[in-house]
Amino acid sequence: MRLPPIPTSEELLNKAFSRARKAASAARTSRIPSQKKAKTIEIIRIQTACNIIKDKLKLIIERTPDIESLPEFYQDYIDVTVGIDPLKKSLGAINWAAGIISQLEREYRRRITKSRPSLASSIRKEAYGRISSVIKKIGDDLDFLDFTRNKLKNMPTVDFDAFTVVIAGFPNVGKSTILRRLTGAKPKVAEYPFTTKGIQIGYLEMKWNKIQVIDTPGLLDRPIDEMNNIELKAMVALENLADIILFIFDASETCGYPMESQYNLFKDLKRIFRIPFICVFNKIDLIENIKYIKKYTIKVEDPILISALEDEGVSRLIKRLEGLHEKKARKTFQHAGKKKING
Ligand SMILES: Nc1nc2c(ncn2[C@@H]2O[C@H](COP(=O)(O)OP(=O)(O)OP(=O)(O)O)[C@@H](O)[C@H]2O)c(=O)[nH]1
Ligand SMILES: [Mg+2]
Repeated sequence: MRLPPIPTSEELLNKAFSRARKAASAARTSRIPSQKKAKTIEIIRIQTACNIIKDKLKLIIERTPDIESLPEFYQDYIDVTVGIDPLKKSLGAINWAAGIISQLEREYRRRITKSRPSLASSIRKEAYGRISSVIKKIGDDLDFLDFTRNKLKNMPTVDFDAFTVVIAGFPNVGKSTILRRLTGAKPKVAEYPFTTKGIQIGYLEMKWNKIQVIDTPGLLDRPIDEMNNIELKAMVALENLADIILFIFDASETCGYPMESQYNLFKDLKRIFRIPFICVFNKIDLIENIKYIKKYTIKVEDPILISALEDEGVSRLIKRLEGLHEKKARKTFQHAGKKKING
């Protein structure tokens, strides 16, 4: 999501007043009758300053997408990233300020028009004082919108029509390495947990089609209300985007988390998300005794053992994904056909 550049309150006021000064000096050299000039100049200053401010505030409001009309995934993403309520509150404050600035402009123009020329300058100064105080009041809101702009700059662009696989698991189990193996995406991979802090997308290209593969931040085995905002981003992707969940176990436990905790997380997710899962046991290159993980592989349906690092078993995983995609495509096709036949 792209928000327009957001100035600080100080930047906005400086720009408005300096433009106003320039406009006034242009008027000073023009051929306005001198008794009228003082008043006209002060009115120009107020109008110019107010217009600059109003235009900028309106631009911010117009260019910010209407949050409620965004797909649910983006709404949830924005909510866990910056919070929808504070965002709405800040946009509301910007709107309020734009309205007040319009009112002030009208009020002070009228007052100067009716005043004696010698008072015009002091009335304009009073107007400037009130304009400044309104803009300073929304200083925190402008700062918050700037923070939002930075946070949402890299909001992922999701293909909502594509068949989508979301990769999930504990931190450091090899999720991003698997995304790299499956797709052309190049997410950061590192030997410490919580390397991935956002949602990363790649595409597994097939002959006629593609599968969207989404890598998520690691999840810990804990209730949703104890999750941090990074973990919640993973939950948002699982909730809104996944046709299938690719659950990754680190069979070597070198990620730093025991198999038992990883299995508990798997059970939790299975309970929450009622869609197909594929269980992948990764890092088998590091396992000396495969019996050790048997306790877990027998508990899940059709486990796939791989080493993402050494590209072992990955082609089997790809075949499984393609198979599931085909199955879903056939179902959708049949469903559409039936609909057509039934009118
Ligand atoms: N030996 C071995 N190491 C692997 C394998 N897959 C990944 N790794 C290593 O495990 C570490 C973590 O890999 P990542 O792909 O960053 O793991 P992640 O699950 O995305 O981690 P977070 O983003 O922090 O949740 C890296 O040092 C990888 O090189 C594997 O199959 N075998
Ligand atoms: Mg990662």
